[in-house]
Amino acid sequence: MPLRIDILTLFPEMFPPILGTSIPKRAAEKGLVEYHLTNIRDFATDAHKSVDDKPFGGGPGMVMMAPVVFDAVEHVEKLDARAATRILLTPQGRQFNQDLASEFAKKERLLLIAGHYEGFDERISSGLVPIEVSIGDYVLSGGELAAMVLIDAVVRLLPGALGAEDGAADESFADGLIEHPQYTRPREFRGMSVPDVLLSGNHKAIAQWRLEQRKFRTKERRPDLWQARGEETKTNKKKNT
Ligand code: 9D3
Repeated sequence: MPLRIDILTLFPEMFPPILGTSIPKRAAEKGLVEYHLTNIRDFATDAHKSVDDKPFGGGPGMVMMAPVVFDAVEHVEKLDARAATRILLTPQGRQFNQDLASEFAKKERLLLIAGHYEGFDERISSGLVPIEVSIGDYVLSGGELAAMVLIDAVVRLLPGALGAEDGAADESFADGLIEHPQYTRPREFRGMSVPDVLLSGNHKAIAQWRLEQRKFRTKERRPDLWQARGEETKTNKKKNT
């Protein structure tokens, strides 16, 4: 049974260009995932098709109305018997990461709600009890791109979504080290050459060099990841003592 992903959004037209490309497209073609888009505006009840309104108590911006979102969620959930894991894309959510992607990849059904206003009426959170997810500390114009980031990260984890080579590459990131430098032809380019070890044919020496490079780069570029592995740089040791 394919993973069913329902997407509730005011801008459904943003999704097909991304979901119809590359791995998200191939995963759907292989029957690993199904995408179902629903326009939240279809559930507006007034003549103007309103989906948002001014905040009670005043303040800037508009707030997504609870009744429209509840109706959309309840309608979409009835389209399939399986219970959906509800995910609300919001800057106030838990920060998305690879562990959360793995968690979502184990589900049989996901329901993503993407807004395009200053916020959601609080009763959408308190009443639908979604998992609230952010993709990082920067301001987007809406939840749609965040939803697509999440989908891309989840779908590539579905068994069979990747070629064998890509899959192995992802596993090497799971150890908390960033990638080693990579080179391809030509051997010499504008005075910059490929490290000799990579041309040596000595596979053990190459593996050693790559691991060394990964550790060095992780210390320098991602001290947060390095610390999370329970290791410490010498400079940090000096600073801390
Ligand atoms: C003035 C307060 N703003 C919150 C930081 C208001 C606001 C700005 C932009 C509220 C919503 C948005 C639209 N962003 C999202 O819906 C969103 C988002 C994001 O902006 N960054 C990272 N992850 C996400 S998930 C959804």
